[in-house]
Amino acid sequence: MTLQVKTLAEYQDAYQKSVDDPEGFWAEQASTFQWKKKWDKTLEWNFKDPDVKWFVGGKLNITENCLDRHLADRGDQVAILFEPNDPTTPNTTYTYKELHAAVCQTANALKANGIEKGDRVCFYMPMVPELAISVLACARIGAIHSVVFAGFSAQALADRIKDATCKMVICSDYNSRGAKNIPVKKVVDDALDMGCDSIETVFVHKNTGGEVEMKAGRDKWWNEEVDAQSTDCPAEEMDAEDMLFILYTSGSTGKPKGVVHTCGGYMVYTCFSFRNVFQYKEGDVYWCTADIGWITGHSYIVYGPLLAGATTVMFEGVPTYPDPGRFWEVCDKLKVNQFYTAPTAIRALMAKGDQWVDKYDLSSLKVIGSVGEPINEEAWHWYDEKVGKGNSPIVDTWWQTETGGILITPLPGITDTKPCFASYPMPGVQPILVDSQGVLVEGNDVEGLLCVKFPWPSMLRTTYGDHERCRMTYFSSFENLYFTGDGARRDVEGRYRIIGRVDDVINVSGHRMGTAEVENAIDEHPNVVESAVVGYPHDIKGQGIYAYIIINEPVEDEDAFRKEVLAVVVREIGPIAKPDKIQLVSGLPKTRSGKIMRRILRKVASGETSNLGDISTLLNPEVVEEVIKGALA
Ligand code: 7RM
Repeated sequence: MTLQVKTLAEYQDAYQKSVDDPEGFWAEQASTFQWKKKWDKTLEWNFKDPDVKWFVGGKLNITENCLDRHLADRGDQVAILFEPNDPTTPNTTYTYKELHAAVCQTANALKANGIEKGDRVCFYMPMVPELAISVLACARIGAIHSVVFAGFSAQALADRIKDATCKMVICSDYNSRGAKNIPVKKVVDDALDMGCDSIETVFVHKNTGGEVEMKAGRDKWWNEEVDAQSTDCPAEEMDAEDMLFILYTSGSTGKPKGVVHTCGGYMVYTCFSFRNVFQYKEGDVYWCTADIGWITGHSYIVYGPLLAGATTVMFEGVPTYPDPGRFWEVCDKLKVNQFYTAPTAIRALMAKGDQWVDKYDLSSLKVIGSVGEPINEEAWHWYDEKVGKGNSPIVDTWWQTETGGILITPLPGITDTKPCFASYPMPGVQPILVDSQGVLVEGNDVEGLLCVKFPWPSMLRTTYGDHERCRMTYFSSFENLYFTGDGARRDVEGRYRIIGRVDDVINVSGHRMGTAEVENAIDEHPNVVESAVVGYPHDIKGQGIYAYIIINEPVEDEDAFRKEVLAVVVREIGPIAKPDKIQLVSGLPKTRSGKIMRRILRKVASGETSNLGDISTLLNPEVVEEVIKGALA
């Protein structure tokens, strides 16, 4: 197993070693895994192209490390503990032995249906064990998984299938989430009608058993295909730098990018970070409430925990069903030791009142985590007192889809915690702050743009099919640095506090969204001439979506028009991108070069109507007053 630091001295020691001799440090971590062939060189890199390779020449299969490696020691230990949407349905479990067998069987079913090493397989599934099993089955045979969050629309799904030219989609019949029954297969059918020519096969997992249409020759029942196979499937030999998966994420421009992670480095870093951040001990029950459609689910429901031989809970439902006590009921029932969730969920449950959390015995909790967005002070204290009872350290973990794993975080019981601070870098992570000119901001009690100056094993390697976009987005702002897109503060003791995005990316309930992406969707409405979208502070969601819209023909019923706009956004992206507020305007404040002055729009959306800064250079200063009036109305 990778190193697990236990004391402050051990953390400091590991950190120092990882900076003085990164290759030595990571080679030592990597050597604790099962390799089919050892690597020749630990690291080759430059951030100019960029070109980063870890464990060069090494051969492995990540599923051997998640599964086979554990069979002798903990074959009968629970690997996946499934908590269904309906609390009255009993839990189901997969031991490491059972999970190994299920993954092999599914891998054989993929092979029998023409999936080969290097092929892309798209997922559109609810949070059921068969999702984790099928993802691992891809990794078993060297197929590349691309999981799409099942809340995205058919259009968004089609865009992702086409971008990665996927050969297969794996979906469910229906998805039970709270009181809803979502027709997942129907969404896939709609997506495939949008010209996804690369798709040859659709595997449909029978989840609710509800009725679906099956297209002959294309659609097959997952259950039948898998059951027909043997449980023996040799693991494909993968190069350390072969692709493991693609995961789409939003940026400040254009369509979402497919972030690419590779086998070796991702394996080493997710296991290492999981063990240290959660201080997982043999026999603990660990629960991360994320969806596998996001990076948090990839790294800290599936890969990290399984690599570490942990028991990982998979939850199908939502925090408020059947009531706002669900999370705590499950923690109590399953005796959860480490609990990892998002600030938006904490705020939503906090707003429902303490009685829901006070009802349950949470004494099993040892570590509680937060991820996805800044956690405000009030929510931090509530989480600390009500959930952690003042004796479960909060790990406020900062990281990104692109970083593959947690980069900045307190280590529970080892480094101190401070509200709103993600605190200290993990061993092997070298964050720095720069100003807008790229000049290093040194010392403490300072603010700047958060960059990383040295590679870590699980960093993104490219964006699928467009390496130049990867270079432009992350490596061109500042020479020799990875730029995160976040602004941060460093306090007097060297702790980092993440302030938030400095680009046109907003974070709504922990979901990353490009303002341009939402604008493009709104602009699809035939009566929209132009739109501008900004984020504004929202009590529960962290940020809400505020859309300013210029229309072509005057509308009689503004409310009906707003509803139409929402429907267009749901169609183009999904319900998570629905604007919270829509303001009709006759113009948008623009610079003389025609750029929208988002700074002004952001301020107005936040309720600020004075101190808008210099507006004299605007092309159309007169619209500012109208925008303010409309916002107040
Ligand atoms: C894991 C994940 C990444 C963006 C990132 C930040 C924000 C994430 C924190 C945070 C403050 C945190 N991946 N972010 N964690 N901000 N404190 N602990 O969320 O790719 O979907 O989003 O999320 O802005 O750049 S992500």
